[in-house]
Parts: sequence; structure tokens; C-alpha cells
Amino acid sequence: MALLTPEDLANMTNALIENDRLITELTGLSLAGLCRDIYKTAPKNEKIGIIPITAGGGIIGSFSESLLFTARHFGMDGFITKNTDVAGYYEAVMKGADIILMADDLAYIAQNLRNGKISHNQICTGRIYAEILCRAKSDGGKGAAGKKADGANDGDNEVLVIGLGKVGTPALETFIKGGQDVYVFDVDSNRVDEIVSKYPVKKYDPAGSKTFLKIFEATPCAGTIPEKCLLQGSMISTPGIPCCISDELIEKYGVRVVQEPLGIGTLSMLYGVFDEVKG
Ligand code: NAD
Ligand code: 2YH
Repeated sequence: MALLTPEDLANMTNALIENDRLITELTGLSLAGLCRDIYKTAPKNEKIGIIPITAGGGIIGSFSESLLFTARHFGMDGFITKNTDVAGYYEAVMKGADIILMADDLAYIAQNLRNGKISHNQICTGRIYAEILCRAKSDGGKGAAGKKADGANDGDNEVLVIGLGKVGTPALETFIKGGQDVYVFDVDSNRVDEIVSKYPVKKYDPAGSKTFLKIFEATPCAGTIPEKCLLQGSMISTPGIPCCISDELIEKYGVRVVQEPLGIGTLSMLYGVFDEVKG
């Protein structure tokens, strides 16, 4: 399991703001609006208690601070406990936290102490990054020649999913539910076989010539997007760290890339534990 580093989080605040702008451009909804639409929940002045955890690799510089930035940026009240671990949990409860955020090396969770809901970072991250692509309408790609009657381009309903792990799997489930035609690839061919036997998806053949307007990536490796699968105006939604595509390819194909190290997944987790709302 790859751990975040302070370097990964160095530009997180700007990245969150810039990605929210891009998500709005692609989907017509802001990140918070999208989360509300997906989970049918909304915040109601919950106080977010963030607990630094020393287990395993220990405290990651800027991790708790990045969570607090995210909570406050989206209008929530929050605090980081002075104590860590169990003492921090006790402190958070005693200070009136409604929702707890905490992470060790294996899991990053949110728990709503009022309604009992719990959410997991990998699941919520896969889901929100996939929903962004499900709802994205390209204005590039095949251009006017590829337009269908509903205004979508050919290829708007096809997606390539690269990386079939703990983030990629909930993402592909989201794509299937969203009616997308899903192609999958993983460097681990056993994992590909397992996924293809369990879900209505097709194998992506790296030796073939298929191209995609929509690509989702969740691996811990750089350079995982084959150039041959790109189109002018392809859209990539990738929580993977480091980034899966070079700046050169982004520029050459005018690719729009949704990628940010922590805040998008965190907001998805928070909406996953808020109370439900009507409409
Ligand atoms: P995982 O280990 O469960 O899954 C990764 C998958 O990628 C594996 O199936 C592996 O075989 C595959 N893979 C590795 N190298 C590959 C390559 N070169 N080409 C194709 N497939 C390859 O990991 P995960 O928990 O799913 O996390 C995936 C990535 O997402 C990690 O980089 C993690 O740090 C990141 N992540 C980011 C956020 C965020 O908010 N941005 C949140 C959670 C996880
Ligand atoms: O980065 C991680 C793990 N990869 C789990 C997250 C799942 N995507 N954990 C963060 C650890 C934070 C640390 N314990 C702290 O600062 O509290």
C-alpha cells in the first residue's frame, strides 16, 4: 500500500480548487453538488474531528492539515486533536465532534458518530472519480463528426479502466451502474481475468488500436496511459499517485485530467456519512 508523502500534498489546496473548476466544466456540477447528487445527503453544521494516527508509518506532515483545509473549504467546522490515536479519539468525542476522520497505513475512514454511518477512502475515491467521468460530456474528441442526436460524442459511453485494485474496483462498479461500456486493464493479468469473470466488462488489448475519450486510472505508477489509446480531447479521471500521464502527452492531445491527492476523495467520504436529504 502506497503511503501519501508531504510532497504529494504540497500543492493540495490549489489542486483542489483547480480540480473543482474542471469538474464543474466537465459535469455541470461543482464537486459538492456532484457529491450531494450521488449520495443524496448534505452537511448540516457537523463538526469534523481529525485525529492524527501514529500507527505504522506514523504521522504524515500536512495530512491532518489537508483534511482540515478540505472541511473548511467546503464550509464545515473542524479541528485537529492535540492528542493522537486513542487519546485523540477521546478528545474528539469530548470536544463534540460529530464526524471523525482518521487514517492509518491500511485504511482512511470517516465515521458519523450521530447516525453511525462509516465510509472508506478507497471506495469513496473510486466512486467520485468514476462519477465525474460518467457524467462528463466531451466537446473535443471526434468533434462534430462524432456527435450523436443527444449531443454526446461517439465514445462518451465507453471508458477504459486502468488499475483494478481497491480504488479501481468500486470505480468500475460505478461505471457499470452508470451504463458505461467498460474496458479494463491491469498489469496483473490474473486480476484482469478475475474481474472479467465477475463483471460485464471487456479486456483492453494494449496491442490493439482502440482509443478512448474517457480513461480512469488508479495505479501507483507513472506513465500507465498508452499514447495509442488517446484521442484529441480525451478526459482522464485519476486518483493514482503519481500522475499517470506526462505533461507532453497532456499538451499533445489537449487532455483534461482530474487528479488531486486527497481532498476530492475526502469530500466524497464526508457526503457518504452525512444525513440523507430529500430532492
Ligand atoms: P491497489 O494496490 O489496491 O491497486 C493498484 C492496482 O494497480 C493493482 O491491481 C496493480 O496490479 C495495478 N497496477 C500497478 N501498476 C500498474 C501498471 N503499471 N499498469 C496497470 N496496472 C497497474 O491500490 P489502490 O488502493 O487501488 O490505490 C491506487 C492508487 O490510488 C495509489 O496510487 C493510491 O495512492 C491512490 N489513491 C489516491 C487517492 C486520492 O485521493 N487521490 C485515494 C486513494 C488512493
Ligand atoms: O495514506 C494513507 C494510506 N494509503 C491509507 C489511505 C487509503 N487511501 N494513510 C494516511 C496515514 C495518515 C497518518 N497516519 C496521519 O498523519 O495520521
